[in-house]
Amino acid sequence: MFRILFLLLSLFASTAFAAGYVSHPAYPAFEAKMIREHGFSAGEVQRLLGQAERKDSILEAIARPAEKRLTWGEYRKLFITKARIDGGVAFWRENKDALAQAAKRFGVDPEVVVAIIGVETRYGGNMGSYRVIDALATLAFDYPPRSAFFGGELEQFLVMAREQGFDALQLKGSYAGAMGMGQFIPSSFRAYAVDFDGDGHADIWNSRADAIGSVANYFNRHGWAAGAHVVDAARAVGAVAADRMNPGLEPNTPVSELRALGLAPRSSLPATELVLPLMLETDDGPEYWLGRHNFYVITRYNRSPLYAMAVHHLSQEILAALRQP
Ligand SMILES: [Ca+2]
Repeated sequence: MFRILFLLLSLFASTAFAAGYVSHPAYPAFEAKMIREHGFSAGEVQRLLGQAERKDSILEAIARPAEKRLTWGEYRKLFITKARIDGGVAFWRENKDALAQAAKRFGVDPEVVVAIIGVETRYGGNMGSYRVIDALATLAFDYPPRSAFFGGELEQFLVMAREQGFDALQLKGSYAGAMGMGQFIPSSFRAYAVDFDGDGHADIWNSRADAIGSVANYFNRHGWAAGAHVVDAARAVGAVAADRMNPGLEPNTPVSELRALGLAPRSSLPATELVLPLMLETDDGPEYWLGRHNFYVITRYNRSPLYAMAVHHLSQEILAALRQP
């Protein structure tokens, strides 16, 4: 009698557990799309989403991205640290062949590749501990402001796992479903991840060569100009037009118009060159910078001027440390 009751209870428990996101009102449309557009079977989508779990900590994290809360002075202190500079020098020395090959093949300066991997994951030290399927399902089904975006990424994730022969229930990433050393979301993985060590898989979690090649390919495809400036320093030469500072992310302001905004470049630039005038707050008052084309390219990785500044400054600090005897 007790044995039968126990069996019934465990059957009920396993059925309830297996429901996962399959019982969500928006699930049937997702399943239909995976069948119609990607040739999945209903059973396969149910097997995967049935084991996806809602994580409330993800919903809390998505509501407060660091770039929205911090000044440049505060943001810089998080990323430009001795540990992260030293880590970049070590990562560079340990992976100098892959970095040199990636620089040659993709035309991307190695310091920006190293700095991206440093800012994103401390050189692979923190690649995220959520199951990607939990992160993307939670945001796709239970975060209405961005359900379309994350639903698309969940779709790309299941296709990507099938293409690569990865177990979609095992892969780990950030709370937003970003994966591996360079934190690629699934659509970026499918578009830009490469197998750079030639073992047949683009393994951006475990292969440093694959991660390096993939980040370099991303920058190549977004138009990185090797050796060109990322930002130039500027100074105030009058009352700075604060409302004209930080106008988006693209360099659209001719150098010839800067003086009218109260700025001048610290070194000479052609009058027709287009720049992005930046005013960034620090504890010691505002800093003024002029973003160039490569600054815009870094923002294709993460659409934040603070992020692009941090990547650029870290890259320069690593270069300087590397060149010390
Ligand atoms: Ca590989």
